[in-house]
Amino acid sequence: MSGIAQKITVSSSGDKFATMARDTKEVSDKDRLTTDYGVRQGNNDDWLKAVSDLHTGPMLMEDAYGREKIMRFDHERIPERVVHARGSGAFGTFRLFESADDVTFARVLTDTSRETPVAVRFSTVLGSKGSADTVRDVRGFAVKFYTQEGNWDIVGNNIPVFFIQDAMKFPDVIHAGKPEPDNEVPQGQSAHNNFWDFQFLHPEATHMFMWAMSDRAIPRSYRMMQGFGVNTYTMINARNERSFVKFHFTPELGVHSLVWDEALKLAGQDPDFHRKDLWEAIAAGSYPKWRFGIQVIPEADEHKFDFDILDATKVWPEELVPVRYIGELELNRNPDEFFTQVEQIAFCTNHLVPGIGWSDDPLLQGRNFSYFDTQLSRLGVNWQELPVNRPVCPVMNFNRDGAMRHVITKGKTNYWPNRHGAVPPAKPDEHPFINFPEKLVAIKGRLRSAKFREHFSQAQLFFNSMSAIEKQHIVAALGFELDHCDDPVVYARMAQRLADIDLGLAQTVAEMVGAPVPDKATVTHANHAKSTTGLSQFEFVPAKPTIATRKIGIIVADGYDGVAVTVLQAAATAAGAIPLVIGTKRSAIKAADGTMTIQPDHHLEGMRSTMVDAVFVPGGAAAAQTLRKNGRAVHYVREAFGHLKAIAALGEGVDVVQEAVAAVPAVIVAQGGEVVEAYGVVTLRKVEAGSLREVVDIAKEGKGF
Ligand code: HDD
Repeated sequence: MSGIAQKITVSSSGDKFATMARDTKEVSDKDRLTTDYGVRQGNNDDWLKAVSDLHTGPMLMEDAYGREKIMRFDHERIPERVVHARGSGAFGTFRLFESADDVTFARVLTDTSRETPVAVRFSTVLGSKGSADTVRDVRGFAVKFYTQEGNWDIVGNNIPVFFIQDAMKFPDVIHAGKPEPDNEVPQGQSAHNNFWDFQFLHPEATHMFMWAMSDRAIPRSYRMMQGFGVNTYTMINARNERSFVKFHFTPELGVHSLVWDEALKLAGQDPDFHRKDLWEAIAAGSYPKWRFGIQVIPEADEHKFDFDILDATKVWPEELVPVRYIGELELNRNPDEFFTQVEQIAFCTNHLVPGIGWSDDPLLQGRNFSYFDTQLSRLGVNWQELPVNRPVCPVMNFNRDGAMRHVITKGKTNYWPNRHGAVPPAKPDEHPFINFPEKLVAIKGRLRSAKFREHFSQAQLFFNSMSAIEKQHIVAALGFELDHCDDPVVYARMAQRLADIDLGLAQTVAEMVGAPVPDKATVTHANHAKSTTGLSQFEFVPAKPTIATRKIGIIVADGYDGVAVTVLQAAATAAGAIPLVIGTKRSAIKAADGTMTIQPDHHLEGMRSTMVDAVFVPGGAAAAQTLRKNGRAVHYVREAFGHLKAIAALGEGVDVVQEAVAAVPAVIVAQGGEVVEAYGVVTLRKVEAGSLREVVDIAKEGKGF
């Protein structure tokens, strides 16, 4: 064996999908029930017991099969994640369009011929595993790239900044946000005294809480939110030049949010709203995609900004550092099993591949410790051997044993180096990971540098960069949250803090929540009135609007216009939307012509307006008559209007819409064969072939979405 007396072989495959296949079981008719040790069993209903005609029991402890089944069940749960417990995930592909070899030698970002498999997990932060999807919260956006040089994890959020600058504060910010310790209330909410007490006591949180009060914290879908690496990373190129980088994922479908009333209702009506949305889109072949971008600052420019580029409470304004889009992330495969592929997936911020490095960002450095550590209590020391966490490239080292070790490594020696000389370290031309030889001149101390002490400038920049409606939503969100704080110290101090962002904002919110109203004399940080690009989500509306994957509720009752429904269903489906017929009942409903019937997908009580993106009310005199008198139907349209959804009505269906939104009669100006569109409501009183086409075209263009 060419001088090496011992050959070390590891029973793990180099190919991800082959590896997964080996670990994946298909349940089939050919199988027979067995114990975990493989012995066939003939009865899976009855515990072994002493039975007579008169008497059933006692049960016998000797039933090894029964005991195994119950004991396995008793131990099914593992600790939920201490944060980000609620989440869902999917698999996909990362493709690179443009090489970034000017900034990195990482092959995943330089080899445009590669497709890198990825796993992604989206999550909320505060709620426990069974909490609702649509709560107001930051969303996690964690991506694992299974590269040929090892796993690369970007453990990011849908908001580009964070509450704190130093990992030392993480337990405090999380304790303050999680349910309060005496009564474990509230679940998955930031609207309570402790959360806001913390925000006031930490001026560094000001920028982040503004993002958390914006529409970003109530996304319409995981597919419609941005992802950010948040922390500052580094990259090294082949010339050994170092740059600082931030990572961005921007969704192809645009950035869209729910409105708060909708989010509140969905939390009860459909707590799995986001989880199902992601699953259904992937199952239907509508694969969500994000453009992947980097912001790059050369090492020489590190100190050229009026903020510290290593401070996670700051963005790099895009007008100063544009985002360079170089790749695409696509999710195209749902998990086969939630527990093994989503619950057991485990990320680590220091999982970086050669050519990418961390920076001195003190939040990131603390994270680099915390993630491995948390997996020890969640999954055990061999967590990286679990199928979903295992790299696709060979793994070889002398870390051994520990609970639940799976890999069997042959050989006589388990230390390094050893007399057999096996497993040499990678040579420089074999692309080892590089710890950049950074030169430091510093004082050891529990300190922060000067620029880390400025906290309000970017909070103002964010607020100033919002559109009028986004500002209104922030005011309403703060009003809601502080109304749920019953300690006057908390809401009074927060109202004053808001004056450090914008006096008008502070005064409006203070008045709403009954706090002393700040005046000009009390302002210590006047709003600088500057704004920037890349912060308002209106900037991420796709160039070509689409209704693909959007749900359209078609409201029908006996006597509906069958032709119009058929035409709209066909047009919606052709545009990739999902038409759902919603009847007064789910039993068959008759069309106006008396021959056609339709079997609704849902009835009005079941599939509420919150669960669709648009509403269509077809004509038909009898149907309109019924619907106008049906409180649930009228509420359906009114609620959809209130939630700013696209609504279309034809013929007598216009009367139903008018009944529902009488408060804004000007919206519904129904005329002859002319299509009228206002506030996302499209009406057509007299249906003619040409004008119906126009309604369909409006729907296809996605107006109102
Ligand atoms: Fe964290 C989970 C994102 C700061 C400690 N974090 C976790 C997840 C995401 C983030 C998306 C869920 C991963 C998954 O789906 O399994 N965390 C962030 C971001 C941060 C951040 C964007 C700020 C830039 N986190 C942060 C700090 C610490 C942690 C400062 C500790 C010092 N985070 C954890 C953790 C978790 C975690 C306790 C819980 C479960 C896990 O790691 O795997 O270690």
